[in-house]
Amino acid sequence: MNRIITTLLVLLLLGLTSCKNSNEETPPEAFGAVPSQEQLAWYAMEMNAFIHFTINTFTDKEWGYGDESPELFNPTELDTDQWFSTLKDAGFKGAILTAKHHDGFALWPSNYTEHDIAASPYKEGNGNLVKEVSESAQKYGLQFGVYLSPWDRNRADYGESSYVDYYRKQVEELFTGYGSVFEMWFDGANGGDGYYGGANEERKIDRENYYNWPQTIAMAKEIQPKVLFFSDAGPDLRWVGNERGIGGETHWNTINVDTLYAGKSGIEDLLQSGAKGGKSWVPAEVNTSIRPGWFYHASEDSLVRTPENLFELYLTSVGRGSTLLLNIPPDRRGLFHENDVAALKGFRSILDSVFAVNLAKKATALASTSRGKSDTYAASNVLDADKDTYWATNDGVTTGSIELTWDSLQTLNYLVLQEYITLGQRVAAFTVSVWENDSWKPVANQTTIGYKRILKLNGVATTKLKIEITEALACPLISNVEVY
Ligand code: FUL
Repeated sequence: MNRIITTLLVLLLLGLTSCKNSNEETPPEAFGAVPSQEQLAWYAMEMNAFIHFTINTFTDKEWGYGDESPELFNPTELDTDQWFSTLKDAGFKGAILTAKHHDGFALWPSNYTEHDIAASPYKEGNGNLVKEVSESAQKYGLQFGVYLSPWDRNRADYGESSYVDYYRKQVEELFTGYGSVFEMWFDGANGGDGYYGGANEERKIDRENYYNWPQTIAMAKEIQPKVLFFSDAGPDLRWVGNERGIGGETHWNTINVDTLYAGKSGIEDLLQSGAKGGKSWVPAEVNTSIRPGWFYHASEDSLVRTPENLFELYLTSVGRGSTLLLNIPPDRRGLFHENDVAALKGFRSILDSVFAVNLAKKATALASTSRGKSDTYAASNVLDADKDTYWATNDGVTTGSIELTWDSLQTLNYLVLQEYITLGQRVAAFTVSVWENDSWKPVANQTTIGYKRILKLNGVATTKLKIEITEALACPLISNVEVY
């Protein structure tokens, strides 16, 4: 009899232990490619400014030919503090300056060319706009980034290897003289006609090999290891495939770099959506301008995006798990134009009013299933405002739902979802439903979530909202749910 009892006890103990194993209270393992610390910090910036300003501002052009006299560069009321106080008030966290655009004019006194700000009347040749911008950025608490056009229509040796050496020396100047650079932009527009030191001809380069990017990047990372490199295909950030400000509704942060390279045409859709389960983590950045052009043109003063349009832009960029890189081009005075400043102020007010009261805070969250049935991975984690806690399912469980319940009827306009991407991007399909007339009514049927997904709920009134993950590459991890 005793032996039977002992056997039963042993069996019970074994059962309990194996049950504990299958409960999987251990943290989920990373799935596939994961973001770097710098990339994670980049998402949290959400909005950065692009600042296109150079000789083109004074010639009314978008692309300078390269033969422009530096004498033309003469802003009379330039005030980078005006730029940065405007950006700070609007909520921007970083700014990328066109230190040199395709025309080759350098906005800092470069040791390697005469075609620069030192040859201009600005501050009688003693100006340095890169310095002014980096200092104002620091003063207003924004990060500083650099655009240095690889294509240079001024240089006589563009197309030869000596030009690539020159380009690298300029990168080195920018990376050593002006504090830390959070992002560097390598523009994909490359090769074509130009002045080229007086040759006035068409030049084509082998886009894949001419610049030897790996070498330039290695050199730059040696000086500043934390910088993120943007180009059509990364390595750290990729182009979103359009300049209209439209991130992919499906946005995989991952791509297969071997199927992509700078300048390859016909891959815009792939750049926008990324590759499900791709090998490298290279998020898409959404770059667009507040005006039709990248540079300031007085003729576009009436064509500045409205606050409402900027808010839509926020939804199609940040709301699709990307960051917004919004260009605001200073005018000939060297100031952000009044219309642009007003639009940014209006945009900020919309953001502040739309996202003022998070209704999810007064809801309770319940999950269909949670990892190890433990509190560590409970649905309540999505409401705790801590980005490092999340709801998770057991390994191998790739579907599941979270319900938010309120004790009174709520009017819902926006839903914000965030995946815990530190451990990889997982969700491939999900639906959102609201409780109406005693049944679930679907209000959204979507694919990816990623860092952040914002969906319009159009003022639906309900007491319950359900987010159902219907497909994931590994057990889903949801870190945050907000409702407005
Ligand atoms: C493009 C350039 O050709 C435009 O002038 C602008 O700088 C934009 C951001 O990138 O490729």
